[in-house]
Amino acid sequence: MRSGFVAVAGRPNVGKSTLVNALAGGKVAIVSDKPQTTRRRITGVANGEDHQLVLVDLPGFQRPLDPMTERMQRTVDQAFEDVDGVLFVLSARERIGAGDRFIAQRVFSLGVPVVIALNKVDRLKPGHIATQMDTASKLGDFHALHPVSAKTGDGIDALRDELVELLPEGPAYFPPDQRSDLSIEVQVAELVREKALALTREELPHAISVEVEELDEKVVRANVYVETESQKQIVVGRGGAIVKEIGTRARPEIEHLLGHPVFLELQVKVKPRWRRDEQLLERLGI
Ligand SMILES: Nc1nc2c(ncn2[C@@H]2O[C@H](COP(=O)(O)OP(=O)(O)OP(=O)(O)O)[C@@H](O)[C@H]2O)c(=O)[nH]1
Ligand SMILES: [Mg+2]
Repeated sequence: MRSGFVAVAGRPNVGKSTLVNALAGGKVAIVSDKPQTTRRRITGVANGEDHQLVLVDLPGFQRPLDPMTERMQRTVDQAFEDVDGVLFVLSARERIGAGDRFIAQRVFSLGVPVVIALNKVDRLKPGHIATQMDTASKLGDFHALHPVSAKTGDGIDALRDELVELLPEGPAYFPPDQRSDLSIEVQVAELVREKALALTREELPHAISVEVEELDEKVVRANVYVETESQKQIVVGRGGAIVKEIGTRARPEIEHLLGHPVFLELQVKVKPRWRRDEQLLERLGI
């Protein structure tokens, strides 16, 4: 049996979480088209007959701006201790540049194999993919480079096999039916946040966090926190239309997760400067 941990590093929005979900074969981490979607370390487990690959999904590398992003970057830094390899994710749809080189400096000096995934190659011309692969290959002394699409699944099996090859002999760290290390409450809160992210724009997504207050056989009650009254008005929407839509989209996924129907009650609350509230950040697992 091979088993071990692979940290997933890269700039915000390159598709790290989508890739972790694809490799784990199910939804572990929420995804959005806004940067800074992932705020905490999330493990996604890919089980095979003779292996257990534990992927450590992380926030994107960033320059810290406030206590929240400081904590996020600290999470990234700490995650590199004690891993068997790093999956360094790049987006083929964007210019590979200074941000990627900054991360490269860090990951190539860890002393563990680095596998590069050039993600989002779907619908790109072969010539463009080749150019991006060439640029990617100059980032450092990589173990392997895989062009993939986390969205279509292209190249994912080969990438998973490559990562499993990096793992030492060892025991299973998680029971075979466990795909993530997040509590049910946090998974539910994340699903609500995912739908809120999808329905908001610009700075608002960063100002939203979600906490589950009550979860039982019949009812899920969650608070959606924003920082200002005007943000609250946007998230609530005219006549409650937006928060209702968040609930409508989140409920089926929550029911799928819990395995039974629930009544989902969302309350939008103003919590001024919550991104600076260390206690709340701790409670939110950030
Ligand atoms: N076309 C295409 N889009 C992708 C692919 N993988 C991810 N995306 C999209 O890229 C966006 C970002 O995906 P995420 O998985 O949230 O990215 P991330 O790197 O985890 O982002 P952060 O958590 O914010 O650092 C989403 O809109 C995804 O749907 C892919 O292979 N192809
Ligand atoms: Mg993410």
